[in-house]
Amino acid sequence: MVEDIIDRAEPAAKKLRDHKGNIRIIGQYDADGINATAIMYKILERLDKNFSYEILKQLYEEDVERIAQEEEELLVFVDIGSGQSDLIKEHILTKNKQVIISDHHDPAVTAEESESTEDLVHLNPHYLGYDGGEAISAAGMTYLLGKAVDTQNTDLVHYALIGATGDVQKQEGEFLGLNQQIAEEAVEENMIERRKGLDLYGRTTKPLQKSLMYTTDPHLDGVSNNESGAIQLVKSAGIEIRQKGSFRTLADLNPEEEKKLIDTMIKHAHPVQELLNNVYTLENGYEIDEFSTIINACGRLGEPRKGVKILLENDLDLAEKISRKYGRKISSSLRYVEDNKQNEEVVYEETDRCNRRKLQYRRRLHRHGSNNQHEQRIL
Ligand SMILES: [Mn+2]
Repeated sequence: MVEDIIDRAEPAAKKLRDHKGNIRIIGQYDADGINATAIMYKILERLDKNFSYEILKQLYEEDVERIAQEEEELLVFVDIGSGQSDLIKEHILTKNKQVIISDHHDPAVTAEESESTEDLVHLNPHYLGYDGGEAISAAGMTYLLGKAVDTQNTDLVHYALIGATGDVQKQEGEFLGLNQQIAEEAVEENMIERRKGLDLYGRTTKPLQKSLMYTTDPHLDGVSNNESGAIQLVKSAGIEIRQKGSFRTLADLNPEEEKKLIDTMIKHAHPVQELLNNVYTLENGYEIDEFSTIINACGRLGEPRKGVKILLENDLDLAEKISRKYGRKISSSLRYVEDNKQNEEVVYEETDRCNRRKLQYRRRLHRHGSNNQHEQRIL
Protein backbone atom coordinates (compact mmCIF):
# COMPACT_ATOMS: atom_id res chain seq x y z
CA MET A 1 0.00 0.00 0.00
CA VAL A 2 1.22 3.48 -0.77
CA GLU A 3 0.39 4.45 2.82
CA ASP A 4 3.19 2.14 4.08
CA ILE A 5 5.70 3.90 1.88
CA ILE A 6 4.47 7.33 2.95
CA ASP A 7 4.93 6.27 6.60
CA ARG A 8 8.38 4.91 5.92
CA ALA A 9 9.31 8.10 4.07
CA GLU A 10 8.75 10.22 7.18
CA PRO A 11 12.45 10.35 8.27
CA ALA A 12 13.39 11.59 4.78
CA ALA A 13 10.51 14.09 4.85
CA LYS A 14 11.72 15.39 8.19
CA LYS A 15 15.24 15.81 6.86
CA LEU A 16 13.92 17.89 3.95
CA ARG A 17 11.71 20.03 6.16
CA ASP A 18 14.37 20.67 8.82
CA HIS A 19 17.40 21.31 6.65
CA LYS A 20 18.56 24.90 6.83
CA GLY A 21 21.34 25.11 4.24
CA ASN A 22 21.60 24.48 0.51
CA ILE A 23 20.40 21.25 -1.01
CA ARG A 24 21.44 19.51 -4.21
CA ILE A 25 19.30 17.09 -6.18
CA ILE A 26 21.13 14.51 -8.27
CA GLY A 27 18.86 12.75 -10.76
CA GLN A 28 19.20 10.14 -13.46
CA TYR A 29 18.90 11.20 -17.11
CA ASP A 30 15.98 9.06 -18.28
CA ALA A 31 12.25 9.85 -18.17
CA ASP A 32 11.88 8.38 -14.68
CA GLY A 33 14.87 10.25 -13.28
CA ILE A 34 13.82 13.52 -14.92
CA ASN A 35 10.31 13.20 -13.48
CA ALA A 36 11.71 12.31 -10.06
CA THR A 37 13.92 15.41 -10.29
CA ALA A 38 10.92 17.58 -11.22
CA ILE A 39 8.98 16.20 -8.24
CA MET A 40 11.85 16.88 -5.83
CA TYR A 41 12.23 20.34 -7.37
CA LYS A 42 8.60 21.14 -6.57
CA ILE A 43 8.83 19.68 -3.06
CA LEU A 44 11.84 21.87 -2.22
CA GLU A 45 10.41 24.94 -3.91
CA ARG A 46 7.26 24.61 -1.83
CA LEU A 47 9.38 24.24 1.32
CA ASP A 48 11.10 27.48 0.31
CA LYS A 49 14.55 25.86 0.30
CA ASN A 50 17.69 26.92 -1.52
CA PHE A 51 18.57 24.18 -3.94
CA SER A 52 20.06 23.25 -7.28
CA TYR A 53 19.97 20.10 -9.34
CA GLU A 54 22.11 18.12 -11.74
CA ILE A 55 21.30 15.17 -13.94
CA LEU A 56 23.74 12.37 -14.59
CA LYS A 57 23.80 9.48 -17.00
CA GLN A 58 25.57 7.32 -14.46
CA LEU A 59 26.95 7.77 -10.99
CA TYR A 60 30.61 6.85 -11.14
CA GLU A 61 33.01 7.00 -8.24
CA GLU A 62 34.54 10.24 -9.58
CA ASP A 63 31.05 11.82 -9.59
CA VAL A 64 30.53 10.80 -5.97
CA GLU A 65 33.94 12.22 -5.07
CA ARG A 66 33.14 15.48 -6.86
CA ILE A 67 29.70 15.79 -5.25
CA ALA A 68 31.33 15.24 -1.85
CA GLN A 69 33.42 18.37 -2.48
CA GLU A 70 30.41 20.57 -3.34
CA GLU A 71 29.17 23.10 -0.80
CA GLU A 72 25.71 21.54 -0.30
CA GLU A 73 25.28 19.67 2.94
CA LEU A 74 22.17 17.75 2.02
CA LEU A 75 22.30 15.66 -1.14
CA VAL A 76 19.16 14.07 -2.53
CA PHE A 77 19.70 11.28 -5.06
CA VAL A 78 16.70 10.33 -7.18
CA ASP A 79 16.52 7.29 -9.50
CA ILE A 80 20.22 6.83 -8.87
CA GLY A 81 22.32 5.97 -5.84
CA SER A 82 20.85 2.70 -4.56
CA GLY A 83 23.52 0.76 -6.40
CA GLN A 84 26.25 3.13 -5.22
CA SER A 85 25.34 3.57 -1.57
CA ASP A 86 28.70 2.11 -0.55
CA LEU A 87 30.49 4.85 -2.52
CA ILE A 88 28.15 7.47 -1.10
CA LYS A 89 28.97 6.31 2.42
CA GLU A 90 32.67 6.19 1.75
CA HIS A 91 33.01 9.61 0.11
CA ILE A 92 30.06 11.74 1.19
CA LEU A 93 28.99 10.66 4.67
CA THR A 94 32.60 10.87 5.82
CA LYS A 95 32.45 14.59 4.95
CA ASN A 96 29.74 15.12 7.55
CA LYS A 97 27.01 15.55 4.99
CA GLN A 98 23.41 14.35 4.93
CA VAL A 99 22.05 12.10 2.19
CA ILE A 100 18.64 10.97 1.00
CA ILE A 101 18.39 8.29 -1.68
CA SER A 102 14.99 7.88 -3.35
CA ASP A 103 15.48 5.10 -5.86
CA HIS A 104 14.05 1.78 -7.04
CA HIS A 105 17.08 0.07 -8.54
CA ASP A 106 18.47 -3.06 -6.90
CA PRO A 107 20.33 -1.85 -3.83
CA ALA A 108 24.01 -2.62 -3.40
CA VAL A 109 23.42 -3.47 0.26
CA THR A 110 20.53 -5.79 1.05
CA ALA A 111 19.73 -5.30 4.71
CA GLU A 112 17.99 -2.04 5.42
CA GLU A 113 19.17 -2.14 9.03
CA SER A 114 22.75 -1.69 7.98
CA GLU A 115 21.72 1.00 5.54
CA SER A 116 19.77 3.93 6.93
CA THR A 117 21.53 5.93 9.62
CA GLU A 118 20.99 9.37 11.05
CA ASP A 119 22.85 10.89 8.13
CA LEU A 120 21.56 8.60 5.39
CA VAL A 121 17.96 7.81 4.56
CA HIS A 122 17.71 5.21 1.84
CA LEU A 123 14.20 4.85 0.42
CA ASN A 124 13.88 1.86 -1.87
CA PRO A 125 10.87 -0.42 -2.53
CA HIS A 126 13.10 -3.49 -2.26
CA TYR A 127 13.68 -2.63 1.41
CA LEU A 128 9.96 -2.22 2.00
CA GLY A 129 8.80 -5.50 0.49
CA TYR A 130 7.84 -4.16 -2.95
CA ASP A 131 9.12 -4.88 -6.40
CA GLY A 132 11.09 -2.00 -7.89
CA GLY A 133 10.88 -3.50 -11.38
CA GLU A 134 7.17 -3.21 -11.99
CA ALA A 135 5.40 -1.94 -8.91
CA ILE A 136 6.93 1.51 -8.57
CA SER A 137 9.56 3.73 -10.13
CA ALA A 138 11.83 6.37 -8.60
CA ALA A 139 9.35 9.07 -9.66
CA GLY A 140 6.71 7.11 -7.71
CA MET A 141 8.93 6.77 -4.63
CA THR A 142 9.79 10.46 -4.76
CA TYR A 143 6.13 11.36 -5.20
CA LEU A 144 5.23 9.39 -2.07
CA LEU A 145 8.07 11.09 -0.22
CA GLY A 146 6.48 14.35 -1.38
CA LYS A 147 3.19 13.24 0.14
CA ALA A 148 4.97 12.55 3.42
CA VAL A 149 6.29 16.11 3.32
CA ASP A 150 2.91 17.67 2.57
CA THR A 151 -0.34 16.27 1.16
CA GLN A 152 -0.47 19.37 -1.03
CA ASN A 153 2.07 17.53 -3.21
CA THR A 154 -0.68 15.19 -4.42
CA ASP A 155 -0.95 17.46 -7.45
CA LEU A 156 2.43 16.08 -8.61
CA VAL A 157 0.92 12.62 -9.13
CA HIS A 158 1.09 12.67 -12.94
CA TYR A 159 4.89 12.95 -12.80
CA ALA A 160 4.98 9.65 -10.89
CA LEU A 161 3.08 7.96 -13.72
CA ILE A 162 5.07 9.54 -16.55
CA GLY A 163 8.22 8.25 -14.83
CA ALA A 164 6.81 4.75 -14.34
CA THR A 165 5.74 4.69 -18.00
CA GLY A 166 9.26 5.69 -19.04
CA ASP A 167 10.63 2.72 -17.11
CA VAL A 168 8.24 0.37 -18.96
CA GLN A 169 6.26 -0.38 -15.82
CA LYS A 170 2.93 -0.11 -17.62
CA GLN A 171 2.00 -3.46 -19.09
CA GLU A 172 -0.60 -3.64 -21.87
CA GLY A 173 -2.10 -0.37 -20.84
CA GLU A 174 -2.23 -1.08 -17.12
CA PHE A 175 -0.18 0.00 -14.16
CA LEU A 176 0.56 -2.67 -11.57
CA GLY A 177 1.02 -2.76 -7.81
CA LEU A 178 1.74 0.56 -6.15
CA ASN A 179 1.65 2.28 -9.54
CA GLN A 180 -1.94 1.11 -9.94
CA GLN A 181 -2.87 2.74 -6.66
CA ILE A 182 -1.11 5.92 -7.73
CA ALA A 183 -2.96 5.81 -11.09
CA GLU A 184 -6.30 5.53 -9.28
CA GLU A 185 -5.37 8.56 -7.25
CA ALA A 186 -4.43 10.49 -10.41
CA VAL A 187 -7.76 9.65 -12.04
CA GLU A 188 -9.68 10.65 -8.90
CA GLU A 189 -7.79 13.92 -8.70
CA ASN A 190 -8.54 14.58 -12.38
CA MET A 191 -4.83 14.87 -13.10
CA ILE A 192 -5.12 12.20 -15.77
CA GLU A 193 -7.90 10.80 -17.93
CA ARG A 194 -8.33 7.05 -18.38
CA ARG A 195 -10.54 5.44 -20.96
CA LYS A 196 -10.59 2.39 -23.21
CA GLY A 197 -9.32 3.15 -26.67
CA LEU A 198 -7.18 1.96 -29.53
CA ASP A 199 -3.67 1.68 -28.20
CA LEU A 200 -1.83 2.62 -31.37
CA TYR A 201 1.60 4.15 -31.56
CA GLY A 202 1.52 7.86 -32.33
CA ARG A 203 -1.91 8.43 -30.87
CA THR A 204 -1.29 12.15 -30.37
CA THR A 205 1.66 12.73 -32.67
CA LYS A 206 1.15 10.79 -35.93
CA PRO A 207 -1.44 11.06 -38.70
CA LEU A 208 -4.09 8.41 -38.05
CA GLN A 209 -3.30 6.49 -41.25
CA LYS A 210 0.34 6.26 -40.14
CA SER A 211 -0.62 4.94 -36.70
CA LEU A 212 -2.71 2.30 -38.44
CA MET A 213 -0.11 1.29 -41.01
CA TYR A 214 2.59 1.10 -38.30
CA THR A 215 0.46 -1.42 -36.45
CA THR A 216 2.05 -4.74 -37.31
CA ASP A 217 1.47 -6.65 -34.10
CA PRO A 218 -1.29 -7.76 -34.50
CA HIS A 219 -1.18 -7.74 -38.28
CA LEU A 220 -4.05 -5.82 -39.89
CA ASP A 221 -4.83 -7.32 -43.30
CA GLY A 222 -4.49 -4.72 -46.03
CA VAL A 223 -3.60 -2.00 -43.52
CA SER A 224 -0.30 -2.96 -41.84
CA ASN A 225 2.56 -1.48 -43.88
CA ASN A 226 0.01 -0.20 -46.39
CA GLU A 227 -0.68 3.51 -46.22
CA SER A 228 -3.35 3.60 -48.93
CA GLY A 229 -5.06 0.65 -47.25
CA ALA A 230 -4.96 2.55 -43.97
CA ILE A 231 -6.46 5.65 -45.62
CA GLN A 232 -9.17 3.46 -47.17
CA LEU A 233 -10.05 2.08 -43.74
CA VAL A 234 -10.39 5.56 -42.24
CA LYS A 235 -12.55 6.72 -45.15
CA SER A 236 -14.78 3.67 -45.05
CA ALA A 237 -15.44 4.46 -41.37
CA GLY A 238 -16.80 7.82 -42.55
CA ILE A 239 -14.04 9.73 -40.80
CA GLU A 240 -12.48 12.88 -42.25
CA ILE A 241 -8.79 12.29 -42.69
CA ARG A 242 -7.88 15.97 -42.54
CA GLN A 243 -8.94 18.88 -40.44
CA LYS A 244 -8.14 22.43 -41.52
CA GLY A 245 -5.71 21.10 -44.09
CA SER A 246 -3.61 18.89 -41.82
CA PHE A 247 -3.86 15.20 -41.10
CA ARG A 248 -5.72 14.23 -37.98
CA THR A 249 -4.25 12.02 -35.29
CA LEU A 250 -6.15 9.30 -33.44
CA ALA A 251 -6.32 11.71 -30.48
CA ASP A 252 -8.07 14.28 -32.70
CA LEU A 253 -11.05 11.94 -33.16
CA ASN A 254 -13.99 12.44 -30.86
CA PRO A 255 -15.17 9.34 -28.94
CA GLU A 256 -17.97 8.64 -31.45
CA GLU A 257 -15.53 8.72 -34.35
CA GLU A 258 -13.13 6.41 -32.54
CA LYS A 259 -16.05 4.05 -31.93
CA LYS A 260 -16.94 4.16 -35.64
CA LEU A 261 -13.34 3.32 -36.50
CA ILE A 262 -13.37 0.38 -34.06
CA ASP A 263 -16.69 -0.89 -35.48
CA THR A 264 -15.34 -0.68 -39.02
CA MET A 265 -12.21 -2.56 -37.99
CA ILE A 266 -14.39 -5.27 -36.42
CA LYS A 267 -16.35 -5.47 -39.69
CA HIS A 268 -13.07 -6.03 -41.53
CA ALA A 269 -12.25 -8.83 -39.07
CA HIS A 270 -9.25 -6.96 -37.66
CA PRO A 271 -8.18 -8.25 -34.23
CA VAL A 272 -9.33 -5.09 -32.47
CA GLN A 273 -9.56 -6.72 -29.06
CA GLU A 274 -5.79 -6.97 -28.91
CA LEU A 275 -5.52 -3.24 -29.55
CA LEU A 276 -8.03 -2.06 -26.97
CA ASN A 277 -6.34 -0.87 -23.83
CA ASN A 278 -6.62 1.77 -21.20
CA VAL A 279 -5.39 4.99 -22.70
CA TYR A 280 -4.06 7.53 -20.22
CA THR A 281 -4.15 11.14 -21.34
CA LEU A 282 -2.43 13.91 -19.42
CA GLU A 283 -4.01 17.26 -18.73
CA ASN A 284 -1.83 18.82 -21.42
CA GLY A 285 -3.48 16.56 -24.04
CA TYR A 286 -0.57 14.16 -24.55
CA GLU A 287 -1.01 10.43 -24.25
CA ILE A 288 1.26 9.34 -21.41
CA ASP A 289 3.55 7.01 -23.42
CA GLU A 290 4.25 9.69 -25.97
CA PHE A 291 4.93 12.35 -23.41
CA SER A 292 7.23 10.05 -21.51
CA THR A 293 9.08 9.28 -24.77
CA ILE A 294 9.67 13.00 -25.28
CA ILE A 295 11.00 13.44 -21.75
CA ASN A 296 13.22 10.44 -22.27
CA ALA A 297 14.41 11.94 -25.56
CA CYS A 298 15.66 15.03 -23.70
CA GLY A 299 18.10 12.81 -21.83
CA ARG A 300 19.08 10.86 -24.92
CA LEU A 301 19.80 14.09 -26.76
CA GLY A 302 22.02 15.20 -23.89
CA GLU A 303 19.56 17.91 -22.81
CA PRO A 304 17.94 16.49 -19.66
CA ARG A 305 17.39 19.97 -18.16
CA LYS A 306 15.01 20.68 -21.00
CA GLY A 307 13.00 17.70 -19.82
CA VAL A 308 12.76 19.21 -16.35
CA LYS A 309 11.71 22.53 -17.92
CA ILE A 310 9.03 20.88 -20.06
CA LEU A 311 7.60 19.21 -16.96
CA LEU A 312 7.77 22.16 -14.60
CA GLU A 313 6.54 24.78 -17.05
CA ASN A 314 4.39 22.53 -19.21
CA ASP A 315 6.40 23.94 -22.13
CA LEU A 316 4.71 22.14 -25.02
CA ASP A 317 6.53 24.13 -27.72
CA LEU A 318 9.79 22.84 -26.34
CA ALA A 319 8.29 19.34 -26.14
CA GLU A 320 7.42 19.52 -29.86
CA LYS A 321 10.89 20.78 -30.72
CA ILE A 322 12.53 17.92 -28.82
CA SER A 323 10.19 15.42 -30.44
CA ARG A 324 11.14 16.59 -33.95
CA LYS A 325 14.84 16.68 -33.10
CA TYR A 326 14.69 13.16 -31.71
CA GLY A 327 12.83 11.99 -34.82
CA ARG A 328 15.64 13.39 -36.98
CA LYS A 329 18.23 11.69 -34.79
CA ILE A 330 16.50 8.36 -35.16
CA SER A 331 16.32 8.79 -38.94
CA SER A 332 20.00 9.63 -39.21
CA SER A 333 20.92 6.75 -36.91
CA LEU A 334 18.95 4.42 -39.13
CA ARG A 335 20.76 5.78 -42.18
CA TYR A 336 24.03 5.18 -40.37
CA VAL A 337 23.10 1.58 -39.74
CA GLU A 338 22.01 1.24 -43.36
CA ASP A 339 25.31 2.69 -44.62
CA ASN A 340 27.31 0.42 -42.37
CA LYS A 341 25.69 -2.89 -43.11
CA GLN A 342 29.07 -4.40 -43.99
CA ASN A 343 30.75 -3.15 -40.84
CA GLU A 344 30.86 -5.96 -38.33
CA GLU A 345 31.25 -3.56 -35.45
CA VAL A 346 27.84 -2.11 -36.13
CA VAL A 347 25.36 -4.47 -34.57
CA TYR A 348 22.58 -4.62 -37.07
CA GLU A 349 19.04 -5.85 -36.92
CA GLU A 350 16.75 -6.08 -39.93
CA THR A 351 14.19 -3.31 -39.92
CA ASP A 352 11.30 -2.52 -42.21
CA ARG A 353 9.42 0.64 -43.11
CA CYS A 354 8.02 0.81 -39.61
CA ASN A 355 11.32 1.80 -38.09
CA ARG A 356 9.87 4.24 -35.64
CA ARG A 357 7.40 1.75 -34.35
CA LYS A 358 10.02 -0.93 -34.11
CA LEU A 359 12.48 1.27 -32.29
CA GLN A 360 9.81 2.39 -29.93
CA TYR A 361 8.99 -1.22 -29.40
CA ARG A 362 12.54 -2.13 -28.72
CA ARG A 363 12.79 0.54 -26.07
CA ARG A 364 9.68 -0.87 -24.49
CA LEU A 365 11.01 -4.36 -24.55
CA HIS A 366 14.27 -3.46 -22.91
CA ARG A 367 13.79 -3.17 -19.23
CA HIS A 368 15.37 -0.42 -17.28
CA GLY A 369 19.11 -0.72 -17.15
CA SER A 370 19.44 -3.53 -19.68
CA ASN A 371 20.33 -1.59 -22.83
CA ASN A 372 22.17 -3.65 -25.34
CA GLN A 373 24.81 -2.34 -27.66
CA HIS A 374 22.44 -2.01 -30.58
CA GLU A 375 19.97 0.13 -28.75
CA GLN A 376 22.68 2.46 -27.53
CA ARG A 377 23.95 2.95 -31.03
CA ILE A 378 20.57 3.64 -32.54
CA LEU A 379 19.15 5.96 -29.94
MN1 LIG B 1 13.99 4.52 -12.87
